[in-house]
Amino acid sequence: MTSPSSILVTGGNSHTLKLRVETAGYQGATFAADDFYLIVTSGPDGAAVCNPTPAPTPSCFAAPSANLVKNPGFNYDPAFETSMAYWSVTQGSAYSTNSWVWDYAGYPSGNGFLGYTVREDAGKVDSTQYLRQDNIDIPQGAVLDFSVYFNPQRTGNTADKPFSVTLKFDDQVVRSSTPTVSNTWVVFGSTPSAPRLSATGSGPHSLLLEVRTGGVENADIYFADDFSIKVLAGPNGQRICYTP
Ligand SMILES: [Ca+2]
Repeated sequence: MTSPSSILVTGGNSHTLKLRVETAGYQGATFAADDFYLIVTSGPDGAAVCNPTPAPTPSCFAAPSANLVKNPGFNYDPAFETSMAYWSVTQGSAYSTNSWVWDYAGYPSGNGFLGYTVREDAGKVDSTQYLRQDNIDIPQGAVLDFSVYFNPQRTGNTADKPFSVTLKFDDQVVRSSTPTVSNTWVVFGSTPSAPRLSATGSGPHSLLLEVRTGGVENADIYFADDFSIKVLAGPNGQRICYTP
């Protein structure tokens, strides 16, 4: 926000700068303000300033505050006529091609993605399913937080019945784990102790959930729901701008 035109200083050397904000009928945070500046652009009769001060560059990082994942919770999208709008899935042979959005696989209920295996020996083949969203636009250099609600449904990982889950952003691993419990929702994603991942390059970017299973046929393997990518900061921890 900058003043639309220059203001001529009159009436002495001591002045006041005020920001006046009016609001009504709204509960919650109303505005944020920072980095006030006031610069002399010229002297009387347009005389040039001896040592002009350039307008400061914004000290914050312009980024959206919303979740950057589209259709994060697998809701029905009437425009696309599917609950898998913006998502794609590919898989190894043990996974059923009916692995898809089911109305009991969501957190805490409702729609979520279900991966499950086919019957008999075909369902025991060591296989990985890839649940993916492409074309995610993120400002370059953004420091990111990732999460997904994940619910392992099969028995835990063992040497002869492998079970692992990996969340990736582009080609970077956000988190990887081998579930040991089942039928429990966990928030799976960035860990505060690990270095935060950043958006490198101009994008667009991809989010990928990889779930490997082996040895467990004709079984629900996992539920996944409510994916999230949020911008925490700009490069070197620069704070995010609050844009109106
Ligand atoms: Ca959901």
